[in-house]
Amino acid sequence: MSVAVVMGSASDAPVMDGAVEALREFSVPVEVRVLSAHRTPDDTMDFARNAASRGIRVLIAGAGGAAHLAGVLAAASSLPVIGVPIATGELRGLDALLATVQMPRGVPVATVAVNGAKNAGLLAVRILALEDERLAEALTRHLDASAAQVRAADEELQKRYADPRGSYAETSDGTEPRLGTLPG
Ligand code: C2R
Repeated sequence: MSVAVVMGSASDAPVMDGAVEALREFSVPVEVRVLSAHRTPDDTMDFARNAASRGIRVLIAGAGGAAHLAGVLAAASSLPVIGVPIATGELRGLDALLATVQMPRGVPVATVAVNGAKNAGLLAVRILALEDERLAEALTRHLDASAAQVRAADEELQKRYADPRGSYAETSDGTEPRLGTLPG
């Protein structure tokens, strides 16, 4: 049981690393590939057609510009495909977002935000957790930890603004303000 993180170019790796990291956080085996529907169409089709029989359960595809990679994977495989539009060039991801999300009826690609690779990884974990109790428990712990950090930030801000002169920039000991952040 593994997840493939596929990207149209090695130049997408700094963004797609977010998906790999999220999957590794949950100890999900990951296969990372550069495949392009435009530049290596035969390799892309072979990969998509054989992915399920090789034990891959979810495909994550990141591409920028005229981003057809996720759609082509979804056309040639019945596995769930999560598309990550990558921000590149003059249109800063709007082109990739529309190319990835506007799939024709019958060929779905679940599209995350522009550069939203981490969410793509987390969505793949949620899909796998449906059939994997260990993963489901780890996911619950992750969500609890995330909620605890938001509550800590809420408490801290409430205290800070309880003083009518209080502001975000203020700390009692003069150090930089540190508010709770989401994990990862
Ligand atoms: P280069 O940096 O290699 O020129 O690539 C890649 O995902 C990358 O964001 C520029 C951008 O072209 C994208 N690309 C696609 C596809 N293959 C490469 N959109 C595809 O198959 O859709």
